[in-house]
Formats: sequence, C-alpha cells, structure tokens
Amino acid sequence: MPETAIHDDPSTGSGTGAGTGAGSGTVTGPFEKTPGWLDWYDGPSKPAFELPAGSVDAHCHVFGPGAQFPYAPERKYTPCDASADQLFALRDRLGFARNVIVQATCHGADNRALVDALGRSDGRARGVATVRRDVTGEQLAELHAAGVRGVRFNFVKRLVDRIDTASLDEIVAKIAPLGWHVVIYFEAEDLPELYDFFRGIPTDVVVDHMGRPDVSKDPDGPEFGLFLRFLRENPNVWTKVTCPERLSVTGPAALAGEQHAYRDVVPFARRVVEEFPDRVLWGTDWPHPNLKDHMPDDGLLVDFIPQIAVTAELQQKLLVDNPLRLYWPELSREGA
Ligand code: 0GY
Repeated sequence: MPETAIHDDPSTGSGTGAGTGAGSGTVTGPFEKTPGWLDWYDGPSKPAFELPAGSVDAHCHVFGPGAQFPYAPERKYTPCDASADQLFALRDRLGFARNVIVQATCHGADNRALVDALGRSDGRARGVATVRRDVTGEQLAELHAAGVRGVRFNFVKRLVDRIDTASLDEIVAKIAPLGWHVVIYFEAEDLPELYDFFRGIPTDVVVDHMGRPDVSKDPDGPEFGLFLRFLRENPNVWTKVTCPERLSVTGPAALAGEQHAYRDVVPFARRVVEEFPDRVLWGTDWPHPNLKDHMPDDGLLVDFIPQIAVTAELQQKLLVDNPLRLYWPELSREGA
C-alpha cells in the first residue's frame, strides 16, 4: 500500500457518545455482529463545508434495532444497530434537511424498520424499499403512503443471492404506475452483462455509487467509459456520486480533520457531476455497512462534497434540486 493508504483502525469508529447518541457498537435481540464489523462513527465533526439550505442526504440506511426489527434470516451480514433516531441526530448535526433511506440487504424484503423510520421523520424522509415479485398492489399502496418512492435491485454478489431478471421485470411493471423509480447496485465488472436489462427499465433508474468503478483504473478508460455511455445514452438514468470511502484505494481517510480525503475518487465523481449535473445525487451512506479498512467521520465526508461539485450552482443541484425533483416533486422548484 502507498504511504497515503487508508488505515485499518477500528478504534476510531465508536464510543465517544459525543454527537449522535449512545448505541454505536450495540446489536440488540438475538443477534451477534459479523466478526470484524466496523461500527458507525459516534460524534462526527461539524462539517467545514456549509450545506445549501434544504440539502438531502439521498443515501443512508437504518439497521434495526434488532430487538424491534429483526434482521432477515437470508442476510449476508449482521450489523450493529443504527436507529432512526440516531440517523435523524446525524442529519441535524451535519446540517441536512432531509433523508432518503434505502432498504439495506440485512433486512431483506421486510421493510418495517424503514417504514417506521419514515413515519417518525415528520415528512422529512422518503424511502427506497425491497419487494419481491409477489408484492400486492395493496402493499405497494401502503409503502407509497409511508413515503416510499422506489425499489432497489441489488446485483452485488456478496450481498444477495441472484434474482432472475424476469421477476424484476414483474416488479417494474407493478411499481411504474406509482411513478416510482428503480435503484440499481452493481459492480463495474458486471455492467456489460447487465447493460441490456438496465437499458430496458422504463422508469427512472438511479445507480448506486457510480456503479462502483475501480478507481485505480483510468477514468478515461473503457470500464468507466461504459458507465458514462450508459448515462449519456439513457436520459432516465441518474447516479449517486457516493461512497468515496468504499471506492478509494489510496485514501487518505476522512478522519482526524482530513480536508482532502479520498483523492483518487475525485476525478471520477467530478467528471460525472460536471457532465450530468441534473442527474446526480449525494448521500452519506451512513451507517456504512461492510467497510473493512476504517469508518469515516461523517462530518469530514460532507467536506468531500466541494471537491466533486466545485461551484455553488453544482452543489445546489446535487444536494437540493435533484433530490427534491425525484423524491419531493411537490417541493421542487421545477415541479412547482
Ligand atoms: C451500501 C453498500 C453496501 C451494502 C448495502 O444493502 C446493503 O446491505 O447497500 C455494501 O456492502 O457495499 O450502499 O450501503
């Protein structure tokens, strides 16, 4: 690893109790955390970057608490609990106005923790659910009333068993009339195989984490080129320019006051923000499932934003206008 490599220091991850409340590290109910699990960072710094008014954290999760909302039997990992109250405390600490809470695979298609969090958000959270092909119109209507506006299809092999695309087509046919969109999570090496299926989705499509590019490769090379082509040729496709802490190879990590974290991710994310300014979203990814090297300070993650959206206009689109258009069209300037 180069000298600037991200350090493996789980001790930075928890326990101060200073910011988002006690609880980082605990898992309740009959559960034990996956060995080596890194807990979310308790007591994040106040960002130096001042978020535009009305900013949306458009990718985050809730985990359990397990005693109340049990983790799914088919899960591939067991996290520490990360409750809605803790998420909303983080929202306020960082200066966000709203959240988009994405169903995490550790809850399978049991959306109860998500729905509970939406119900306690005072309308300041929307959701992206996981549903199965046999979901009924009544269940979808209930999810919609709770604030769900999309479904997530996950193709990351370490997270889920493969689902055939025929059943996903059935789900798309059910959710499209509600005006929902589809969030897709996949790794860059799998895009060629999935390309045609993705292109056939008729609703808006939102890609998680820029399709997980290998940032040790050239941003002008064929792998990221295919992803850029996907966006260029399909105006219904959006992407989250999220998770530098997951994608970075060289760091440095967003810890200990670092103001220029994850430099190797910047050329990729900045490129996307500048070419597709009206189809990008940003989120913390709190509580950051399955990180292996370190757990970022979420305040310093917010300070990553001006590295990839370098003007006030781009920041306004990324953090306010775009997520409102997708999740709160009734509040959106363009939707008004
Ligand atoms: C993320 C990334 C991950 C996990 C999940 O639903 C999930 O379990 O999304 C991951 O492990 O890469 O977006 O939180």
